[in-house]
Amino acid sequence: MSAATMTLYHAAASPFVRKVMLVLHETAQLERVHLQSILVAPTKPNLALNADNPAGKLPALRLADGNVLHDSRVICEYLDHLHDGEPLLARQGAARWRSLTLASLADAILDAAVLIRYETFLRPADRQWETWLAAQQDKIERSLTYFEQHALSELRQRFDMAAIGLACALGYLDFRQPEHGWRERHPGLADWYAQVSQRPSMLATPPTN
Ligand SMILES: N[C@@H](CCC(=O)N[C@@H](CS)C(=O)NCC(=O)O)C(=O)O
Repeated sequence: MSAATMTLYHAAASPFVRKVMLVLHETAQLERVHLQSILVAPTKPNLALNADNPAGKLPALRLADGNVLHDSRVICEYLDHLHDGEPLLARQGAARWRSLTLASLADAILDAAVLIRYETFLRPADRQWETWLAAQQDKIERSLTYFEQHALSELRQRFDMAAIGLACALGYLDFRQPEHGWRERHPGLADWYAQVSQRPSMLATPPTN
């Protein structure tokens, strides 16, 4: 019998959902969560999701008491408080602010990559805006450069919340922009990602349509 007491709105293509799934794997809490698969896009809202998260975005997590948490950062931190192992996000001090900032930068890559996906996949081709698309790609490139130049040694230390976010971002770039070429420009990240990709949590959560 399932011991699941929480329900996660889930889509296997969503890198933000993948962050939550990685936290569940890495902290051995998978059995606590039932997955409710849905399809959602800004132009294809889901009524059940909208009722639970007015922003209409995945992921959202319904708790046993009926309350709903949304935004992957909130959900990941909540789940990080439910296990007894070493926290994936430092609870206090400079380490916490550093980790939160790196996790936020990884999310910024995801935000830009998801917006590029919407612009190229949802918007009619004759209305797409090249300057805007290029600006989003620039955000991704600058952020990857920062990770490569300033955060590699931290990433190598531990697969923590910031590392989980970046792993989801790189996996999503491979999924949606296979021609991106980030490995050539960021060899340190390529090496790091090749290693973390072999983790059971990563192997169990490949992005799929
Ligand atoms: N900041 C949010 C971003 C979530 C997000 O953008 N989710 C996408 C799926 S990858 C979504 O639900 N898009 C539907 C929409 O924007 O209407 C988080 O971290 O959870």
